[in-house]
Amino acid sequence: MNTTPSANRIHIIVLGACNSGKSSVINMLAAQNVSLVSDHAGTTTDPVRKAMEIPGIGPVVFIDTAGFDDNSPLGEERVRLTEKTLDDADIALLLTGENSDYEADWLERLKSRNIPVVKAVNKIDTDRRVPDGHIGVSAIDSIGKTELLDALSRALPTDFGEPDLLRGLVKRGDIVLLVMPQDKEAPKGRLILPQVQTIRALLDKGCNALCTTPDEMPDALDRLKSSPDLIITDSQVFGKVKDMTPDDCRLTSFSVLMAAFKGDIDYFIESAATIGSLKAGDKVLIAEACTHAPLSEDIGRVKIPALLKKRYGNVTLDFVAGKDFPEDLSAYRLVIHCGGCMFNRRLVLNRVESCRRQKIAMTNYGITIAYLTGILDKIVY
Ligand SMILES: Nc1nc2c(ncn2[C@@H]2O[C@H](COP(=O)(O)OP(=O)(O)OP(=O)(O)O)[C@@H](O)[C@H]2O)c(=O)[nH]1
Ligand SMILES: [Mg+2]
Repeated sequence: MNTTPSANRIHIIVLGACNSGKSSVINMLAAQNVSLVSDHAGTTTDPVRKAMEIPGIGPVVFIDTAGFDDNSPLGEERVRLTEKTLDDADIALLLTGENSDYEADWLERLKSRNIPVVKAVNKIDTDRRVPDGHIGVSAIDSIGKTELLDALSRALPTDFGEPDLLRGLVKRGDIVLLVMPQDKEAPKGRLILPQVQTIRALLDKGCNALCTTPDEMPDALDRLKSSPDLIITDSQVFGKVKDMTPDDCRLTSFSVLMAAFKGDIDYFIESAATIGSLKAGDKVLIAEACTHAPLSEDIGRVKIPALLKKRYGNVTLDFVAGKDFPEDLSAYRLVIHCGGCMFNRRLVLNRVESCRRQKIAMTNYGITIAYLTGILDKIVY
């Protein structure tokens, strides 16, 4: 994997009326033609995502959208798609001054979602007025590029993205044992993203990361002079690994780390109590980021449902995958989310927020398995 995964990039959504130059401005910032430009209003239809590296900001994804005044027959649907795209936007770039009727409405939507906005006026080569608080640019003459990038960089939420994956769990020189079963769930010839990210984070912190499988774990422990400082396991083998973990060693899982990295660990842990009070007839929603065809040992489709059914009998399970997530959650007592490694933090936090607002418990795979195997109180996070 040579590039930053999309899920860890800053997502910048570009909004404005048809023909305001959204696609042109993205091309200017990218210094290449990544988005189709024309004088025909309604050139961009579905949101278009383009990953790139921006000096001073880092890896980003620009999301080019349809004009918010698109009133072609499909316009309403396009605007709905744009609105859905706000779910994973970290910042918005709003091009103003062209059909401004819609601006107040969109500013209100952005505000209600706490998405910071940079306002810009494009086409200043044609003598446009640049109101206070706006950046003047010309995509055609490449004017205002530096100012615009500075403004985007300043608008970045200070808590953006990467809360530290290992938040205080390790210090320089620690020995950390990573237990990673390579079963048929594991992709051929590579490691999955949470494992790669954890190894990288450990190395960055000057820790020694030792990788093993559950079968080799006892041997690895025998050969170490003392217990490792921390064991991080795949949550599917939590129970087994807990039994082999020395008493003086702390234990956590990749998905618990990801839960804190990509979600709201406190809400997830608090919500785990709801699992214990599930009764026959309750509905549980299982939400998975990946849309891959489920395998027989799939954790969200098979393992967790089997554990829940065994304990609570007649609970009803609904499944959603990818960007699908119901707005109305009132039918559910509990939402169980995957680790979210393919989503950005903003999207998962929006889902947590939606659950909180509707007073629905939400937790994730790793915490559910830890709870159901009775070790939630024995892990560190
Ligand atoms: N004079 C001038 N024209 C521009 C500038 N930027 C874009 N244009 C022109 O404005 C028209 C629309 O540009 P686009 O980038 O396609 O605008 P858009 O907002 O993406 O449009 P839709 O996708 O249709 O909503 C094109 O003819 C561009 O050449 C600019 O800075 N100055
Ligand atoms: Mg366009």
